[in-house]
Amino acid sequence: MLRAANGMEFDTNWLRKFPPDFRWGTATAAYQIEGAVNEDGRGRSIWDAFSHTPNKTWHGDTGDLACDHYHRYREDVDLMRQLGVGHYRFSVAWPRIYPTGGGTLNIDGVAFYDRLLDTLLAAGIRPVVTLYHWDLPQALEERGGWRNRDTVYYFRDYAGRMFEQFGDRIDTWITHNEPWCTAVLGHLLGQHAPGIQDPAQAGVVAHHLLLSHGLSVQAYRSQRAGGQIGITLNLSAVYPASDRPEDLAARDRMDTILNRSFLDPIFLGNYPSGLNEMLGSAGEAVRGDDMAQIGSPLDFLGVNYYTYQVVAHDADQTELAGVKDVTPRDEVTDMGWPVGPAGLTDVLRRIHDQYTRIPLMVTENGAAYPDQLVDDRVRDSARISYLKRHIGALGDALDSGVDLRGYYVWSLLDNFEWSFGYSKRFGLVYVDYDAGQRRLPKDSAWWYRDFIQAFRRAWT
Ligand code: IFM
Repeated sequence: MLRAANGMEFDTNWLRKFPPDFRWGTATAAYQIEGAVNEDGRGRSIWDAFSHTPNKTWHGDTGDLACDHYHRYREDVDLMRQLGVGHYRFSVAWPRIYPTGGGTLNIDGVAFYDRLLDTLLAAGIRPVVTLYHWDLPQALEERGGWRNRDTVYYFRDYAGRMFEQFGDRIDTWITHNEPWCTAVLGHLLGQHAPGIQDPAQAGVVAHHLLLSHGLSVQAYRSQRAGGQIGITLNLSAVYPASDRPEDLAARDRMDTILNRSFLDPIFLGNYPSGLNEMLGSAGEAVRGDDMAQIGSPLDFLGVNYYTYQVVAHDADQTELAGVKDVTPRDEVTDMGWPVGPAGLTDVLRRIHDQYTRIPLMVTENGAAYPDQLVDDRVRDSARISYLKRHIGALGDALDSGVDLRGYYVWSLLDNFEWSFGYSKRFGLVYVDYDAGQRRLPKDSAWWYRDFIQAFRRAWT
C-alpha cells in the first residue's frame, strides 16, 4: 500500500492494472483559455461572433481574455510540471493559423504553437493536439460553415498543413472534439456557435464533420507521418428506466442520438437507422465514397465522458424523440449532470465489445463544482471524489480487457465554459479572474499529483 503526501492510500496492485506507459494528463481547448483574440493576426471565429451576440452566454461572457493563456502559457506549463502531469491535450485555433480558413498561413499564429510545443517538450510533457475544438473561422461560416461541403476541404488542407508543420513534435493527433456538439448544440438546439436551429442542417453538418475527419486521416496517412491519429467523441451511458418494451425502445432512441450517430458511421460504415426520422436527414449530403472515407482506420478513439442517463418512454416529449430523462439526481455536479462512474466503464466496454479493438483514451473527464477560494486554498473534495471514482471505473474497464491507454482530466484550468461563460469551474487549478488571472492549484490538483506519483512508484 502506498501512502501519498495527502494521506490518501493507493494500492500498488491496483495501480499496476494500468500499463506502465499509461498517459495521465490534463486537457484544455484554445478558445476556452487562450484569449488574445485580436493578437498576431488571429482571425475571428464563430465563437467570437456568438459570444458577442447578446443573450448567448452567461452574463455576456466572451473568450476575449479567457485565462490569458496566450501570454501565460509558460506559467501554465510550469504548473503541469509541478503536478507531474506527463501529457497535455490542447487544441490549435484554426483562425490563428488561417485567419480566414485557408489561403496564406499566419506565421505569427504558428509561432505561438511553436513556443508552446517547445516549452512543453522542455518540461517533459507530451502534447496531444486537437485540430478542431469548435472555433471555425468566421469567414468560412459566412460561406455556409459546416453546412457547406467546401469547409470539409478547407479543414483537410488545414489539417495537412498542421501535420507538416508540427509533426516533428506532436505524435498524437485528434481531428475533431465532440462533433456531436457542433452538429446538435450548434445547429439543432442553437446553444453553441453558430446558434442555428435546423434539424436538417444538423444532419448535414454531422456528415461534413465526419467527412472532414476521414479526409484528414487519409491526408495523415499519405504524409506517412509517424505517430497516431484519432477522433474524440462525447459518449454517454444510457439505461432504460424499466424492462418495459417502450422504455427499452426509448433507450435505443436516445442511444442512437447520443452515441450511435457518430460511432456507427466511423466504425460500422453507416448511419444508424432511425436517425433521419429523429434528427432530420443528412441524406443528400452523402456522396460517392464518403462513408468509406469516414471509416478510414484510426489508431485510437478518444472518449469524453461526464455523465449518464436513465430514460423512459413519454409520448409527450415530441421534441425529444418521445424520451424522458428520469436519471436520479441525488448526486449532480454544478452543471446539473448526474454523477455515474459506472457509466464510464460501461461506455468503454461497449466500444470494445461492439465497435472496435483499437486503443481507447479518455480524452476528457472531470466536473464543475462551485469552488470557493478561502484563505488561499480551494478545498474541492467533491472533485477529488469524482476523479477517484472515475479513475476507479477505468480500472474496471481494464479488468474487462479494454485496451485503455490514457486519461486526461478536464480541465487543467478553470476556463470559459461556452454558453455558461465563467460561471462553471472545471479546473484542477483555480483561476482568480478578479485578481489578475492568478492561478492556484486546488486540492484536487495536489491529489492528482499524488496519484500520478503513486502510479509511477508502483511501476519502479
Ligand atoms: O468544456 C467542455 C469542453 O470544451 C468539451 N467537453 C465538455 C467540457 C465540459 O462541458
